[in-house]
Amino acid sequence: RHKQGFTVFFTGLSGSGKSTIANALMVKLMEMGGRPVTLLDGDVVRKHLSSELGFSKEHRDLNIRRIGFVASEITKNGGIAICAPIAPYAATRRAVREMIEQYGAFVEVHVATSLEECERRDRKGLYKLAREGKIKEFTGISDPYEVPENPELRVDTEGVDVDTCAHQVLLKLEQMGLV
Ligand code: GGZ
Repeated sequence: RHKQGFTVFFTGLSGSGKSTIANALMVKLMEMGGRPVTLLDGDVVRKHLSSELGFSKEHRDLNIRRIGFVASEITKNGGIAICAPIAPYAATRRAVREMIEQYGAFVEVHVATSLEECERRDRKGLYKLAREGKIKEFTGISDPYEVPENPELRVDTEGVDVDTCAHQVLLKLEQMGLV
């Protein structure tokens, strides 16, 4: 019997490592073969699906619901969707979970890199701009991030490499009987 489709939904601060872990996971899942794997990364979605949206609560929620809809279609058809937006609001994450669990499994992964560490890394220089007030409504600085209370998995990137984090996700998927 074919295994059910599922969605791996990464959530975490800007610069927490969501995209990097999501990419590493995608490679591992593709190597295993079987089902198609679709990555819905924050940047790519914002460019192709949500280009008119900003970062107000309303726009973030709309962005996340669009991602959730696409992921639910993929899940319905037996595929694997990997999403990697910030998704700062718990209620919106819950709505997406409910949308997807009609069709398959929803695996929420909190990339729990601390604000201090994300800001210390500041890979794109955005935290500096946010501190200077040059970017408004910046998650963690001038906008909220509601920490997930009951994610399927929490990964910590501080002192743990990307490949190990991706492996931890894969182990969770195995435990859940999804791969
Ligand atoms: C947060 C922002 C903002 C503000 C631009 N707040 O590190 P990045 O650059 O590549 O990831 C961030 C990305 C967040 O988009 P998402 O679609 O993931 O957000 S949400 O889930 O809340 O809809 C960051 C950049 O966009 N960025 N302005 N004000 N991140």
